[in-house]
This record gives sequence, structure tokens and C-alpha cells, in this order.
Amino acid sequence: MVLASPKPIRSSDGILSTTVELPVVDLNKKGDRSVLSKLIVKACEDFGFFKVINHGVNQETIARMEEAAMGFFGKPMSQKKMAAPVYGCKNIGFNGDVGEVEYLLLNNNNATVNSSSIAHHISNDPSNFRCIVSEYTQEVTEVACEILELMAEGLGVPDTSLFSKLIRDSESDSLLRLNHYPPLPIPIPPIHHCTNDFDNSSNNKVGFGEHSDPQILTILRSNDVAGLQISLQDGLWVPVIPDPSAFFVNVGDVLEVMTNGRFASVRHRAMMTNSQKSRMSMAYFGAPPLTARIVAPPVLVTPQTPSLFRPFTWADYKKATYSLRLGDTRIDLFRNR
Ligand code: GA4
Repeated sequence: MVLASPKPIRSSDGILSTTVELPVVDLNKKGDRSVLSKLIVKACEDFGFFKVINHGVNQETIARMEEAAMGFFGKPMSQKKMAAPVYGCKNIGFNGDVGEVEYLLLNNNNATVNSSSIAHHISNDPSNFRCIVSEYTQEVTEVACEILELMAEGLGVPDTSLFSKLIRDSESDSLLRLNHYPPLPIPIPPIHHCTNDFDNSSNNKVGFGEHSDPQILTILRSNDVAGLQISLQDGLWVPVIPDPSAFFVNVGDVLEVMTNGRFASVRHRAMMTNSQKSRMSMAYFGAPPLTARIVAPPVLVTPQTPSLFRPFTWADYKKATYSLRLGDTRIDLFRNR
């Protein structure tokens, strides 16, 4: 794992960003599990984010999922809209958040895709689409579980399946989100302009605004178009260099609570950066069952590190999440005073 110190740079839109080498975890190097688990723990403590290479998910499974998603996003808008509420365009959540994104939001047990009325608006071959989604989610769930088990080991949690069993549960509330960001429109310079007086606003469009993910763990894969940025503790934004052969993993709010704050859920956003090609990302959000109690294990709650959060269920957390705006820090509602 390579970590370099941040080098702040000011981009044309005036936003301070930084280049930082983010942690890379090679899942093939399982020879020494304790080294690997410690690397993962360090990455989660320092960044709440890391890149995973040699993850073992079949590239064909990924390619089929990407192709099926692109097939859908390539349909005329009038057809895509018929897949609402699984399909959404620009509107994020229910409280007025918007972004330059269109998406499909599928739940784990495929209830929505199984409802034939919606499924046939997503694909001309709904049963094939269902198969592709289920194959992709199953394989990615395995990666998520493996990482969660390594995390538990690295943290010294006696039950190493404490986190993973929540997302393996048949009642898990996990989601798959397929995001499509169209190419950024090229800014048209005003006819009478002074030098350096271009309207830069469209160089700085937000695809999906700043937020943390509410769930346990997110496993993200995108095509080769840039856009993802993560926020460091000091508020600097770090652009993540795309790598279609890898997964990017981030800590969600529930894992922050279950590690009693040892790991921090990372704030991130998707910016529009490419005027030639659209960006496609596929995010798997590993979540507990609605009734699961979210609480840190005793080993992480000591007199020196007392419990930071009061116990709650995932249903309580989800309700709070949907009552707030995208960028709100909802975890604060559950802090012990
Ligand atoms: C962010 C992470 C996931 O994409 C998501 C999002 C959800 C939604 O789009 O419906 C939320 C957002 C996300 C957090 C705050 C609420 C809920 C939109 C929003 C404004 C599917 C999730 O679970 O939380």
C-alpha cells in the first residue's frame, strides 16, 4: 500500500483539490492474512476508502452488467421514464437534491426488477436482465464479505463474520445503483469576452453531490471516465483516477457506528469532467436487514473508547436518511451526548 502526502493544487474552477496516492489493496495476496487485514484497517482509518485489485470478480460478469446498463440508458427518455421509480433522472432522494445523473436503483432481492410491469421497461429481455443483475450482485457481495471479514480480523473482533453476516442475510437491504453521467457540454465562450473571462460554471457541474453512504460498505466500479472525488478530513477533494479493472471500496455510516468511530464514512461526490464520453458507475451498497440492531462489538467499546453512538436499527437509520438532504451528516442524530 502506498500513501503519499497530499499536494494541494488549485484547479481552474478555483476549488482546492489535491493529488494523493490512495491505498491499494491486492486481494490476491492472501498469503499473510494479518498483513492484508492490517492494511485494510489502516486504509479505513486514514481515508475510509481504498482501491481493490485482483478482486476475483469475473470480468465478463462486469462487462455484461455494464452492457445491460448502457443498453437501458441508451433508450429514448420516454421509454426510460416508464421504469420509474426504479429509474430516476436528475432528482436524488425526495428532498430536492439534484445532479446531472440518471440512474437505476435496484434492491437486493430484486423485488422491483421481478415486478414484470417495471422489468419490461428496463429490458426487452427481463429474465436475462435479472440474471445479469443477480450474477453481478452475488459476485460483488462475496468481495464485500471477504473485505468485511478481513476488517473484523484486523480490528480484533472475535466473531470475524460480525459485519459480513449482515449483508449475507437473506433479508439484507443491500442495493445496486447504476449511474449514468452524460458527457459534459462544452462551454460556449461569450462572443464579447475579456481574456480569462469565460464562464467556467459548466466546467464544474455536479453529477452527484457530496455525501456519505448510509450503509455498511460500498463497492464501486466505473468505466474509464473520471469524476469520483473523495473528501479528506481537512476538506480537500481528491480526484480518484478511474480504473475499470478495479473496485473502489468505501466505508459507510453503519460501519463507522459498528467500529465505534475507528473507521469514518468517507464523503464523496461525482463531478462532470469529460466532454467526450459518458461515465457509467455501478455501486453496490451492502446493507443490513431492516430489523438489525446497529451497535459496536464490546472489543471496540472500552473505558478509554466509550460508545459514541446509541443503539438503533437499520430501519431507524434509513428513515432518518430519507428525511434529510443528500449532504447532511445524518450519523450525528445518533451520537451519544
Ligand atoms: C446515497 C447513497 C445511495 O446512492 C443511496 C442514496 C439515496 C437515494 O438516492 O435514494 C439518498 C442518499 C443515498 C442519502 C440521503 C438521501 C437518500 C438520496 C437522499 C437525498 C441509494 C442511499 O442509500 O443513500
